Amino acid sequence: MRIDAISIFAQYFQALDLSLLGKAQAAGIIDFKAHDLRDYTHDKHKTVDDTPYGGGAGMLMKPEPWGEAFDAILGEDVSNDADGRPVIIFTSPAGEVFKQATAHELAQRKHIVFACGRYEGIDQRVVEYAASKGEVRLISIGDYVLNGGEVAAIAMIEAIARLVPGVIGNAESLVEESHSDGLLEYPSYTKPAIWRELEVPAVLLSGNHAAIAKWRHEQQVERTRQVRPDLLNE
Ligand code: 6GU
Repeated sequence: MRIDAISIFAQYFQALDLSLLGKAQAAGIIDFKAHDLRDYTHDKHKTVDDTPYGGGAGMLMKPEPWGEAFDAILGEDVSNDADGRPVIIFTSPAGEVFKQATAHELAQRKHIVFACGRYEGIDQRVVEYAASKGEVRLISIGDYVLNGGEVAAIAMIEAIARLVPGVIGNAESLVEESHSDGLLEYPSYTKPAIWRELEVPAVLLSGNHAAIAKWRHEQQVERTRQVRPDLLNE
C-alpha cells in the first residue's frame, strides 16, 4: 500500500517511523512519504496562504501549490479502475467521522493521499481538482477542532495501516479488539492473581472457557452501555 501526505509540517509524520509502522515501511508493506507543500511554491517566501474572497477572518490555503503537489504525486493520467483509483482524503473537522469501518474500507486501497489543511481551510477548487485525480473524501477524526490535519492524518494512517496484512504479527489480536464487533473491549488481567489486595475475577481462574466467554461478553455489553450507549444503537 502506498500512502502520501501533503502538509506544510511534513516533520509531524516522522512519528510514523517509530514502532510497528516503521517496521512495515522497512519491510516494504507500507510505502509512506510525507511531502512539504512549500516545495510546490515558486516565490521567495514559499507562500501557501492568502486572504479569502468575500472577506472574513483568517487566511485560506491558495490553490496553486496544491495543484502542483497533486500533479507531482498522482501524475497526469487518471485510472478509472474503481479499485486502482487513488483515494484523496482532505482532513477536515467538517468531514464524515472516521470509524473503524472507515479504516477497514481504506485498508483495501492501493494508494491513499492525505491532504492536510491548515489556516481556515483550502480554496474549494482544490477539492474539485482532486476529484479529477481520484476519489475524494473529507474526513474528520471527531467532534473537536485541531489546528491542522496532521495529527488527524497520523491517527488515520495508524488505524488503516495496522489492518494491512503483515503489519501486525498477531492477526488474532485484530479480531478481538474494541470496535471490531461494535462493542468496547472487556477488562483484562495478568499475574499475579492478587496484587495489593486486588483480586482477579474468579471466573478467569476457573478454567471454564464457556463461562469466561460469557463473562467477557457481559463485561463488553455493560461497559458499552455505560460509556458509549450510542454504539449499541448503530
Ligand atoms: Cl481531520 N482536522 C482538523 N483540523 N480538526 C479536526 C479534524 C481534522 N478532525 C477533528 N478535528
